[in-house]
Amino acid sequence: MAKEPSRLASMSTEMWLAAGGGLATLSFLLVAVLQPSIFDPDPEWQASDGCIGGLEHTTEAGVKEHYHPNLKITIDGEYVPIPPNTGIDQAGCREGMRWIHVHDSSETGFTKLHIETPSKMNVPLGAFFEVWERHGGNSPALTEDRKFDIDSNGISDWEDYEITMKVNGQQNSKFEKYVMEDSDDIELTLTSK
Ligand SMILES: [Ca+2]
Repeated sequence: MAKEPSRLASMSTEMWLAAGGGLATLSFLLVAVLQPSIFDPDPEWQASDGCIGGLEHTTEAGVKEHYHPNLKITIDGEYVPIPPNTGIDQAGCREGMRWIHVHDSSETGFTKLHIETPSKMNVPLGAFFEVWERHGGNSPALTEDRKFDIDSNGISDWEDYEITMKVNGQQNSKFEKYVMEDSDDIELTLTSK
């Protein structure tokens, strides 16, 4: 009795190609699900150094992007105020405004951040803290390896606090590297360990 040809041997070239394509798509989806961070935009930290209209390094190209995420921070239930005019007329940008700055600030809620850049940039949340640190005094900051130091004691807050972050009410795990978008409500909550 003649053996039946196996199913694999009888597959046409087209079928193999279709199977290969399907496999490639499946692999892509698997990577996207298991490791979504590889598709994230790279944070452009240099955004904290930009200056509009200052004496030192004015942005000649003009502002092309202008958008407004909102930020609220609490430490152990205490609201951390963001000073009005943060990033305006500061060291390194005298008589100008940082690409990330604040005009009015909220007493108890979300403070509007103004992001104004000469081109579309991936501005991370941490870049605002780099701007804020230059406000002087005990301003919140980042450590050298770009971890939150919001209580400005020189030690990463990750050592001393449980930190949670919500963006528009959804948990977010990008923290310092989160690339901000227009109208985001970003809520950082630090709780002493
Ligand atoms: Ca700290």
